[in-house]
Amino acid sequence: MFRDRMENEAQLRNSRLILALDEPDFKKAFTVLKKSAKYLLAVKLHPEMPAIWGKKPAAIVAKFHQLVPFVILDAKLADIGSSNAFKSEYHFQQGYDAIICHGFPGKESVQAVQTVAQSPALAVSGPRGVFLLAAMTSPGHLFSEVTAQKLAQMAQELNVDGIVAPGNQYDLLAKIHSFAPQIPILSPGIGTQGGDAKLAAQSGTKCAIVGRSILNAEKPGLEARRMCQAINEVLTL
Ligand code: O7E
Repeated sequence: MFRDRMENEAQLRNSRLILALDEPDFKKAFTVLKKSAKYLLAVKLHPEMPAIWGKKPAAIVAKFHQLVPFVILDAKLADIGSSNAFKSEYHFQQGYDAIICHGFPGKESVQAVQTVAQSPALAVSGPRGVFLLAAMTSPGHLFSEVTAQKLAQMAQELNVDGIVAPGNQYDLLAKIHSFAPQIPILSPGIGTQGGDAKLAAQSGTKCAIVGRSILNAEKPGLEARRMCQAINEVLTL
């Protein structure tokens, strides 16, 4: 499974840090990536980033693979199964290792992405992953505790490769973890959105997704190292 591949790489690189490369200036984005790469497990991209940079998605993914093991697409797919299927097929063909999707359209919509991820044509270059979003970091989000619980249970039942859950809401995070204990949690919301890497890791986070605190740091490499060490301290206790 993709999540085993990710766990192996995390141990080899001693990093559970994912950089959210939300920087419209490609030169700056690539400089930050180069400076922080040795502390990273993966890069997370929004689908629009290659177009914003004036580049082709496949070329960007190949270029980033020279620096980090995984390039994750934050597509937040939220459609009916047949539409999720052709969208994810297109994205995986660009070389992305994993795709993030919503669970609220229902189980079949997530399964459609999993079916594509496991298709023999894509598996030639290694297993691809599917991450399910169980709640969000944004203030006033509508993921109630009950909804988050249902989404975590769906993630567990479908045996997805990971759950995305807020690293700035520790109680909700711990609840999501308790409903899907076998599924690794990836958490945004750490740093600029108020979350603390250590507290998130203590509540169940396995990987931190961090953008602005690294992108806007005076020394992005040092900030990436600090984040990487903070999460490792808890997970290797
Ligand atoms: O706050 P930052 O700068 O550290 O960036 C956080 C990134 O995580 C950013 O790309 C944003 O789009 C994403 N994100 C959240 O901030 N909150 C969420 O609830 C979910 C995500 C996200 O990454 O969703 C899919 C993983």
